[in-house]
Amino acid sequence: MTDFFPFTPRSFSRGMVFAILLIAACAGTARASSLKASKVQQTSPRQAATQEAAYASRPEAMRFADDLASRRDLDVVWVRQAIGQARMSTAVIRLMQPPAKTFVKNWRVYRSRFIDPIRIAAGARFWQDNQATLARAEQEYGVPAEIIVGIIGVETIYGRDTGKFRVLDALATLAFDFPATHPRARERSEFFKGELEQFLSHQSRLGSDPASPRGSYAGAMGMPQFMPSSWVKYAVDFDGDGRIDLWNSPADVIGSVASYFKAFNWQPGMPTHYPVRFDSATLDMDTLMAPDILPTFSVASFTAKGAVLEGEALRHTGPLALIELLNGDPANGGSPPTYVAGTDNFYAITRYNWSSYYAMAVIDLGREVAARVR
Ligand SMILES: [Ca+2]
Repeated sequence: MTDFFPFTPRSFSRGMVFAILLIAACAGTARASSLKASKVQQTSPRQAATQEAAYASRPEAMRFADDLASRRDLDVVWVRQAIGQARMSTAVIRLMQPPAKTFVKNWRVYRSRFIDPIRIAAGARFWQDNQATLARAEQEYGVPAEIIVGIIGVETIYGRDTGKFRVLDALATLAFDFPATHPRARERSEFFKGELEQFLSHQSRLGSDPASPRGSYAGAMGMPQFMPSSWVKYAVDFDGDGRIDLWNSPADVIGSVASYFKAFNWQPGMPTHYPVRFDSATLDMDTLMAPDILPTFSVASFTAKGAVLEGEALRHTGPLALIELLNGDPANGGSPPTYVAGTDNFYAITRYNWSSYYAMAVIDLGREVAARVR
């Protein structure tokens, strides 16, 4: 649920390109939003704007509340109050802006933000503390510990950084005030209306205060940064205490991440990717890159187009994709791209966050932690 380069819908977490921005933004918004009105001695213009922007005064938001209550058979007063107390967050809007057009992705830089000694050490501790649960998840869902540990590390450093935005504010802001400059603003705002609906329905069923949960600027929650719809569909009670707690129960988190991957077609025992090399003079790059990260080519067709595979890759039975990770602009101090042959399992990781850079960081972090633990 991490968002770095591309904008990722389903499982955002705070991403790293935004890390610095976010630290600044979190500090600002968390402080601003935690101030009780009665404690505010002097109201800054920004706070005043935030207070005025409460969605209770927005007819569109209240119409949405009425529709939602009727569709989901919820108490309309409760839903109106919930959405009515949501506040528009300018920090959320800023963080959701698409990256500048001149921005060239850089895998090496991206990787260095996730594969670092602190995250590896935290991952090794998490693995050791939860060894039996990870083994049980692998047995039950077929998803290896490495991948689960990689995901939770990249998302939140094993729960250290689960986000400081009120989920209610983030979702309402993105539902009703999605930045119009974004190329897919309408589609994205519909997506977040759906997430807001799932979130409120879920909170209502639990009898929980919708203003309490905190998460990423996109409304992703807990150690695995599940969006509300993912929580509803894929989260599981893996410690058997009768409730799902993705903030405090490592077992529920491990089981839920594994359950998510199983639902997205994870295939037990299949590698995520293989090394690939080629002679660019003879490679049919256009054809191989056309499906992007979607595995499409058999080994025979992949190699017939000039991609060279070796060893176990030649015995792979499923489709492959040529994955290209840019390392900046070679004409401007960058390096040539990194290439791998991605399998269906590589693609499955991108269903957690729609980015091949993200998937490769998860895989590499998992490997590094595994090497430390084993
Ligand atoms: Ca539980």
